[in-house]
Amino acid sequence: MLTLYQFPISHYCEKIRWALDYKKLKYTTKNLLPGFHRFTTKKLVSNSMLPILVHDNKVVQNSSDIIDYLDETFPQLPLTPQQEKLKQEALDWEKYVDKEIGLHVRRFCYSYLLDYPSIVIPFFTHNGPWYGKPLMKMFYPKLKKTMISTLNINAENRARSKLRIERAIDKIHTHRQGDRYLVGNTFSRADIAAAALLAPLCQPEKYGLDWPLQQPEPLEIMIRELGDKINWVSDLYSQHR
Ligand SMILES: N[C@@H](CCC(=O)N[C@@H](CS)C(=O)NCC(=O)O)C(=O)O
Repeated sequence: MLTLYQFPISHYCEKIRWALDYKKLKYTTKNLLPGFHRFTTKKLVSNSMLPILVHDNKVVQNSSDIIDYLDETFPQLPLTPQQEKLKQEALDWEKYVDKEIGLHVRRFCYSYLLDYPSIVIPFFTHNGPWYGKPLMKMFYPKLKKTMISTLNINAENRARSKLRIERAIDKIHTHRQGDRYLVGNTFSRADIAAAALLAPLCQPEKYGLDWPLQQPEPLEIMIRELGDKINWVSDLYSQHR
């Protein structure tokens, strides 16, 4: 049995939901509440980071290790290219986007979103336990403070993150030259990683979250500025998600 411990809002968790769905694997999700997730994760691992995949009695943490594990254990519909050179390229892209897009999209978005509990609380409690909303409402000010500190949110870092995201998108744009995929001619873990980690800026329906009708203006502006440079994310979502 496969169980994914996750936050529905987390783009690293979306990377794994997508990988599991793409490989047509049956799994159940345990949606945890940010801040309170440690009560659950500490029973499984020493580090509280999600996603965590539990398969029978094996516990795998870190999205890249989870995809390794899935491809080794369930080789059908592989996400890791077989050919050594292409495999290395896919792993390099995945590592690059995990660091240059994942961390910075999260910091950049939360730097605005945290001022809007009406948006963030539904994200954090989506398909979670019944007591999620009242608990979140009560602890939101403390959680917001903790997130500002752990994500190192300040005006300078927000500007830095914006630049890092733009640079990474430009690098991908130049590399793709209109190709469908990042590596070779097939869909791979590199595409899932890049598209899932950029998804909060494109808000695709298949992410599985109820996106807000309106979001903070600076985020809208950033998305507008990126324009068609990230159209490929929506294309990958409609073709492979
Ligand atoms: N490198 C990790 C990053 C995962 C990550 O940053 N997860 C965040 C949510 S987006 C998290 O669980 N934060 C809470 C915590 O660390 O306790 C991966 O690829 O899985």
